[in-house]
Amino acid sequence: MAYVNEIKPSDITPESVYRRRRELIGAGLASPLLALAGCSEAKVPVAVNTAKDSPDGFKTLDEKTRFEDVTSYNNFYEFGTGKADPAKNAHSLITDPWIIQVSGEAEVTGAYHLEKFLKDQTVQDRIYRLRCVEGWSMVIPWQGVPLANLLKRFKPTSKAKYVAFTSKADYRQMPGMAYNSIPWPYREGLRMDEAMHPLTLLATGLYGKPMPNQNGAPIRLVVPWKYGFKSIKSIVRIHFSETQPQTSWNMLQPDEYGFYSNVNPAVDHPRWSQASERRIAGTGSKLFADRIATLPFNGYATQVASLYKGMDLRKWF
Ligand SMILES: Nc1nc2c(c(=O)[nH]1)N[C@H]1C(S)=C(S)[C@@H](COP(=O)(O)O)O[C@H]1N2
Ligand SMILES: [Mo]
Repeated sequence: MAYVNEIKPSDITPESVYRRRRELIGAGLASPLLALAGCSEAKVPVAVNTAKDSPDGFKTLDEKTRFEDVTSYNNFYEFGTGKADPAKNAHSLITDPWIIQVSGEAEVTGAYHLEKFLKDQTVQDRIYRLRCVEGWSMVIPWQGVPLANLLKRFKPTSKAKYVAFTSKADYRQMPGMAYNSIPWPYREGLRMDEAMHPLTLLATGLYGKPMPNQNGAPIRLVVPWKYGFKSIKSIVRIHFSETQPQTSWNMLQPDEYGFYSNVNPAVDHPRWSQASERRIAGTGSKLFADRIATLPFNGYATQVASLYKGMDLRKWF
């Protein structure tokens, strides 16, 4: 792994970030709650975020994360909770044939082979930043289909206010499921207008190659203005609903993970700050670039902030 001799993955686990921040605060301050409040942030050197995108947000000019890092440093808990586990274990995922169930508040529903599901869709190129709530981010060239183009074909009814997504869950193919780290199947959801936003992509590949298993083959969501966990992998079900769907991380820790999960440097996760991040973007020998400030909506505010007009983003985190 490229990172073995450099910064170890464990260096940026939530716990160690938390511990380091507590060390910065110093022994003089007794209350761990102060660490939770993010008081130590000013002492961490943070560079300005120079993110630069095309006006539609479809392509960032930021330095791309190397293919080898995109495919070896992953979160895909169905294959284990370690960053190297998905690359090591996801070969056992069978991606062909692949069936997607479409159900709920729509005129057209049913089970579709992936080829039929994607029929007549034009695959587009996007280059998006994706920021994990753990404090690291990547810049990935994706290929995929705007989710809106696909959803329209199923003619959602006026009752369809949300779209729920479900990942494949098969204990025989996914050895990490045995650990029950989160409630399976992995599930996520979007409000209808978020799902229909032109930035929201159903990705089928990256770097011009079919989606690697560890990145969510054969089809996964990419929602660049939300924390990485919203970008659900290996999707087998799409369900239109009138009510807000349950999501795995919210079910596990409702005070830590809200439904919206928009990248927001002003609202800290209870255990660690969201004010800054480190890019996995180095072309040199380091895996993690220097710490930079995190931008509201991950830098996509121009495109998406209007979706949340009038909403208190502290309440609807
Ligand atoms: N099914 C499923 N989807 C998932 C996850 C997961 O564990 N299972 N992890 C999420 C998290 S926390 C992140 S940060 C991104 C990571 O995507 P990547 O490995 O392609 O960079 O996938 C998301 N989608
Ligand atoms: Mo994540």
